[in-house]
Amino acid sequence: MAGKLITVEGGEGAGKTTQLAFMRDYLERAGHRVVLTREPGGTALGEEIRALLLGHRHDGMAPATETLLIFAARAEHLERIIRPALAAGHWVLCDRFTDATYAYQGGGRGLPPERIAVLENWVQSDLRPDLTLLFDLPVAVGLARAGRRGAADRFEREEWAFFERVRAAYRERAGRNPDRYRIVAADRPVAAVRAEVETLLAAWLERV
Ligand code: T5A
Repeated sequence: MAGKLITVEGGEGAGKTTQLAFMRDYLERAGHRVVLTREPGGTALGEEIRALLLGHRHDGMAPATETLLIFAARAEHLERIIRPALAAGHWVLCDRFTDATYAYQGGGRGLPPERIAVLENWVQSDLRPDLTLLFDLPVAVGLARAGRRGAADRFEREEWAFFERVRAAYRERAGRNPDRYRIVAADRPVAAVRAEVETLLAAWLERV
């Protein structure tokens, strides 16, 4: 039986990584084999591309270059990790996926979504996430959390308006895809967010 692809999205410092660990435990307790992974990255080559994208050696990278690198990492990730895991019946929990490209490169950088869609269709064929949790919170709260964690990466150094556009793009996509998306109010203590995530997962598991 094919597995499921669950993706987790949100702006900087939304708490995705924190909650993904709880989600993995929850799904394993429900009897599923879970593969936890992330984008950009998830493979040896993908992690090298991630370092290029997040580091500061190429600060002026063109939006098209950035997008193509992200999809190069994604192609590798799909080929080596995601598709084999799904084929084996495992559930894949992915920290960011193509919705992040629509939000950051589309909303944030202003790349036309039709161009992203071309790459999405090419690299993924008909593969889309089965469920996407969007951790939504005010930009100020997320950036303050991310800032407490250490030095800013190349994205975290963007101007404020960039992150507002990213948030708006995510919310707009979630509004257009209510079957796939669940929006989680992430501006609350870890335990409250976790409780909501578990409630959402429980309800979703009853349907699949
Ligand atoms: N990117 C990615 C694109 O531009 N396009 C794409 O297609 C893709 C896939 C890297 C960057 O790549 C860009 C977007 C990103 O800028 P990333 O590593 O996922 O992606 O980067 P971040 O989202 O910046 O990762 P963060 O670690 O900042 O955010 P998380 O994972 O959402 O948050 P988390 O759990 O690490 O928490 C951050 C801090 O907040 C605390 C944690 O302890 C931690 O210190 N925290 C909370 N504090 C208070 N209340 C809560 N509820 C908290 N939850 C966590």
